[in-house]
This record gives sequence, structure tokens and C-alpha cells, in this order.
Amino acid sequence: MNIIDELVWRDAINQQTDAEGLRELTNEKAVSLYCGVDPTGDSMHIGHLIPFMVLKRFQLAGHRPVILIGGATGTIGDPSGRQSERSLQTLEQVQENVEALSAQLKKLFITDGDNEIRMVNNYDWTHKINIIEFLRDYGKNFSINSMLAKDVVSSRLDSGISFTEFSYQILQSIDYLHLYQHEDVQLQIGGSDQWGNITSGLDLIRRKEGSEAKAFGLTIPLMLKSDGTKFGKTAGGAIWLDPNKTTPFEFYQFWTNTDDRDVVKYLKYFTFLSKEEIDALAAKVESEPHKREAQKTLAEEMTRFVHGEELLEQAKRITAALFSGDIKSLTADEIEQGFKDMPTYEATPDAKNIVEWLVDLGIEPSRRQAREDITKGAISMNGEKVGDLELEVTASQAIGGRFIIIRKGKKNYSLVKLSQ
Ligand code: 629
Repeated sequence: MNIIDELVWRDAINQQTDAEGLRELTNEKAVSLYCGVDPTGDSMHIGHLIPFMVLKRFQLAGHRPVILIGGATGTIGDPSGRQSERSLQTLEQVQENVEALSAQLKKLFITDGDNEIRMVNNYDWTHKINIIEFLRDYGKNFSINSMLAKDVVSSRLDSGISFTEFSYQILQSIDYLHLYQHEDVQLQIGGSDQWGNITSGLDLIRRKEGSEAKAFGLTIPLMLKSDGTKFGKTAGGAIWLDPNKTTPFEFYQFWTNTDDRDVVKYLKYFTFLSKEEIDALAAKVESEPHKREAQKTLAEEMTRFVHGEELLEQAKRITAALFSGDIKSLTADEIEQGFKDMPTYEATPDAKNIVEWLVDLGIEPSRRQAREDITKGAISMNGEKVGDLELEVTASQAIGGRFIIIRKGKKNYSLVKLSQ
């Protein structure tokens, strides 16, 4: 299947500058294409991932992806999709973020056997342009009238926009021209918020290279959830790709929790599964939704893609242990991930009677209540029922010498950390 037809089937296209032309070009040859990201933070989140997954699809179809890190544009700030002016980051901050994002993207995209991904940083050419060159060679090709007409700018005319952010589209346009000239890039992709920047780059290419220049733009729709809430955000904030910000277990859980109404849409949009595989899962959402097989597959595919097989297996082990209550099978590291959001208590490692221990920590409100709960079998420690009112809690019971998990009733988990 042609890559564009595949994207159409996956509902992954929002707008294209010349659908027929791009279909032809992609049938004809291996096309170089690019997508950019600005180093505004030290990690990408799953919202960023979307156009990069599409980039990967192009790569798998034999095309030649270029990833651009905005070392220059990141110091300015893209006004696209924003209601208010950004505050400038320090240059050091931008540089640190460039490094963090490059490492993250390399991990996702550079795998043995793929046609190689090129990574570029727009700082490399942008910092050489001086103000006179900027105004003469580039500025002359932009009409203020059409810049003002772009959504990004027109929507800010009331609230205000600085000259800095107003000029952003020129920088991104210079990038596309540069990559067209030096890296043979003929297509830029991005989320739908990037339409204005992408088309303004195409205008610049045509002004500089002639109206017949073969260059294209394609945007990808922003993911919408059927319940109307914003995709990729949970109560705890964004879903990050950095395992220190969103653990692989949380990442896995996020996808597992996908609504039945959304899951097939996500499988098409995010995974590399084939049409046949997705159709089979779609049938299961209809016939046996309680098994949540589509959600599990989605979670597995995404966690494997972002974190690799080993951390996926770990996330699945934690999920299974929480479900069955078999806490003992987990390592200290897995406990840390799985219980990150549960009530957490600190205890000293000294031996203590279980009743006293529970009350001192505040897990039980009184000794009477603690005794009652233990006697009726409602308290378990590391997955095993506590029956003995005289039990001594010692450091040797802690998993990895650090953690004790208490469960009260069916699913009230508490994590007790022993001070070291
Ligand atoms: C220079 C900079 C270029 C080409 C692109 C860019 C970055 C672009 C931008 N993108 C967003 C970002 O960096 O701001 N001006 O946070 C973000 N992108 C991924 C998707 C997006 C977009 O990284 O395109 O739509 C989110 O899904 O908002 O020469």
C-alpha cells in the first residue's frame, strides 16, 4: 500500500498541500521528509510522538526521515496553538533540552537495519544569518499581510503578540528552504497546529526556487477523545516519554485505560499493527469488550516502542501482581513504580509489634481497630494475610530491605518505606 493511502486508512491526515502530487512522488522515489520539535522541555510527551510515529511509518515504507531539533527556534518560541506569549528560556536551558530530546529521539528512531535517520539542529544554519541578510534575503519574501492572516497571528491580535513570536514562522520557513536545498527534503509534516508554519515554508521555497519547485506539506490531526477531554493528559499531568517522569508501568496503564470507543482509533493511529490485526481486535471490542484485548495490545505495542521489551515485561509483571495481590513476586524497583501514587509512609527499621506499628504509622486509627481488622483477616502484608496479633514487623520482611506493602480490605494499598 502506498504510504499516503496507508495514512488515509489510519485517519492520520488532517491537511495536505497537494494530495495527488505527493502520492505520485512517494510512488516514484524514496522521499526525504522532516518533522521538527522545539527543545522547550527536557522530555517529549505522547502528544509530540504523533508526527514522529508518522515519520517512522514513512521510514518503514522506504522513505528517508530527517528529525530537526529546534536549537534556534527553541530560543524564540512557536506561538502556534497558544493563547499567550511564552517567557523566554535561557540559552543554557535550551542547550540542555536539545541534548535531552536528541537522546530520546535517537533511542526511538535509530535501530539497526532501518534506513538511517538524519538528525539536524537548526541552530547550525540559523546562527550564521545576520540581521541584514535576514531582512534582505528572507524578510523581503514575506508579506506582512499574509503573515497577519495566519491563524496563529490573527488569533493573537487582540491579546497581543511580540515581534519575536510573530517572526517565528520566518525561522521555520528558512529551515524548510535549507533542508530542501541541502538535504533534498521535499515534505514537511507536523501536527495540525503546524499548518501555518509549513505552508509559509512552502511559499518561501517557491519564491526562492521557482513556482515549479516540488515540495509538499502534510499535517496530522490532533487526537480527540470521545469523552471530550484532552488526549494524553491524566490527573497527574502529561504522559511523558522519560521513564523518570512517567514510569513504564504508568505509561502502560495509561494505554490500558483507553475507552472502548477510542481504542480502535488509537490502534490505527499509533501502532504499527496491520489492517488485518486491527480488524481482528476491533471485532473483539464488539464481541468481548470485558477482556480488553485491544487495550492490552495497544498498551504492549506502545510501551515496547517507547521503553523496549524489558520494561514492557516489567510493567506487565507489576500489573499482574497488583491484580492478583501477589506482591512478593515484585522487586523493589517494581514496587516503587507500581505504588508511586499510593499513600506512602516512612518507618524506622526497628522491630515492632504489628498492632503498634500500624497505629504509629497512621494506617490504622486505633489499636482496637487494628486488632479487629487483623482478626477478621482484612490486613495483609506483602500479599500475605496477617493473622497473628503478636507478629513482629522487622526489616527482614521488607522487599529489597526497603518496602512493605500493606493492604487493608480489598484494595486499599499503602506503601511503607523503611528508612535506611
Ligand atoms: C522548526 C521547529 C522547524 C520545524 C518544526 C519546529 C517545531 C514546531 C513546534 N512543534 C511542536 C513542539 O515542538 O513548535 N514549530 O512542541 C509540536 N511538535 C510535534 C507536532 C505538534 C507540535 O514537536 O508537530 O503538532 C504536536 O503534536 O505542536 O523547522
